[in-house]
Amino acid sequence: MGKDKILNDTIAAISTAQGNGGIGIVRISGSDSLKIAEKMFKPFDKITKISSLKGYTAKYGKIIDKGNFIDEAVILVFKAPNSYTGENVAEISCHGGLFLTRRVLRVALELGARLAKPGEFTKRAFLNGKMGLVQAESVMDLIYAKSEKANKIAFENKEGNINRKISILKDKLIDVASKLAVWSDYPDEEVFEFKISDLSGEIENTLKSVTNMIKTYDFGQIIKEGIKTVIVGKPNVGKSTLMNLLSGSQKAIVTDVPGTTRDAIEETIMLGGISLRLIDTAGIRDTQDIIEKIGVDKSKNLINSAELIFAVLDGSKVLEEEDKKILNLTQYKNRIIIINKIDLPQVLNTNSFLKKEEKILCLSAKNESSLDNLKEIVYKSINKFVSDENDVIISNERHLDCLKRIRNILKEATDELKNGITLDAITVLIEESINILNEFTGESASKEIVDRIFSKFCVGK
Ligand SMILES: Nc1nc2c(ncn2[C@@H]2O[C@H](COP(=O)(O)OP(=O)(O)OP(=O)(O)O)[C@@H](O)[C@H]2O)c(=O)[nH]1
Ligand SMILES: [Mg+2]
Repeated sequence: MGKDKILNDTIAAISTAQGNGGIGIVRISGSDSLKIAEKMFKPFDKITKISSLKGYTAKYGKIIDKGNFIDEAVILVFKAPNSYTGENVAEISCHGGLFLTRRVLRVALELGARLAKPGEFTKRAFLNGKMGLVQAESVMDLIYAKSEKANKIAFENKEGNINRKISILKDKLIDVASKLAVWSDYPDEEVFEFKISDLSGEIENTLKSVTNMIKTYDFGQIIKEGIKTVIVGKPNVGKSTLMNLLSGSQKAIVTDVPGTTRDAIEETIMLGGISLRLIDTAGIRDTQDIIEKIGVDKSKNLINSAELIFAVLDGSKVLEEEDKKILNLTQYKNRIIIINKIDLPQVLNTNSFLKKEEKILCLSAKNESSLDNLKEIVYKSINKFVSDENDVIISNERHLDCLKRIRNILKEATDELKNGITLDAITVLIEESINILNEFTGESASKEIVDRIFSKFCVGK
């Protein structure tokens, strides 16, 4: 898709969150943006013409709607190409009321701007060559980042982390393609310093890099969405008490009646820079109560999809069938065994039922002083999610899809090389994977792909 395409119409949108806030920003971008701003914004110094201001200049003044003064505001002017979109941009910072920002936007629209579509400012930044497609997507991840780690990955990708990696892959494949081209142009001459085995070695190395990137996706998703952590156990062991302790709230109802929690309750907490989606569940037991039964089934399903499990046992009770069932259900999962209620006389014996290397923590969920130990053991078991060993982390489905397609093609190429297929056929496969890399970075992404990416953005970005 041509990056040098200049879009001429002028767009406007509220770029701050919709709601009441101290400041609201209406952004206008395009060739008429400064003319429109000049009509609606009058600097208090009465001499400045907005359209003749230099870039990066701010002016204090008032906003006018059909002759009526509606707010005091500050305007910030950016001149093409030195703006986010690469076009002339005016950002009007007014007071942040919902009604007011909408009214300021309406004035801009009445003066000739068009309401921006979702992601249209960033799309223009991409089309005007201000940023690559992957960077634009990372802007979105940055906005939606829920934790320090997610923020870090999004920022590094925005700074070009993925692009650098992709361009290394592309260079390698171009190198392979050019050797193949020489080979097919001068089939009889001794101009090659490489053998077929070198060629397949190079393709295999690239395939390995692609596969490694694909492997980071699950990790990337976990970081993006938070670690799904499910608290399970039979009724009354103290799951909800534990949930409340960790989240520092009283969201889950706690009573001494077994079967108190009927439905899963979710709360997000932060631990060591990443987010944990904590889910308290209905205590698992055989029950005739229809509502409770639905909750119990839900708990079992949640175990399957959990990335981390707290299996809670009651230290003041002997191990019962229900406990054993839960330990069985969770045995192959990443789990921490929590023996709760250690403030009471202890009768539980799990020796014969747990593996030696099992992570076990004895605590009293009623007692706040348990929190530090709990956090420490949780942090240790999520440590693998936090590790920095991968230089690039994929967390976007489109990127995953491109990489998988390339992996399949390169696999085919290595297999076919072994089977003695013609080098022309290999050339086609290598070129195909280079094309997908170009689609990945946006150098040759179709209009449909670009439109689809930006339609997922929020309005105003
Ligand atoms: N002594 C003592 N009691 C506790 C402790 N933790 C929880 N309890 C009590 O155990 C009872 C059950 O606690 P909940 O947190 O509701 O247990 P639950 O596992 O969520 O139970 P269900 O929702 O019924 O499955 C309540 O009376 C709690 O106050 C603890 O560490 N020590
Ligand atoms: Mg409960």
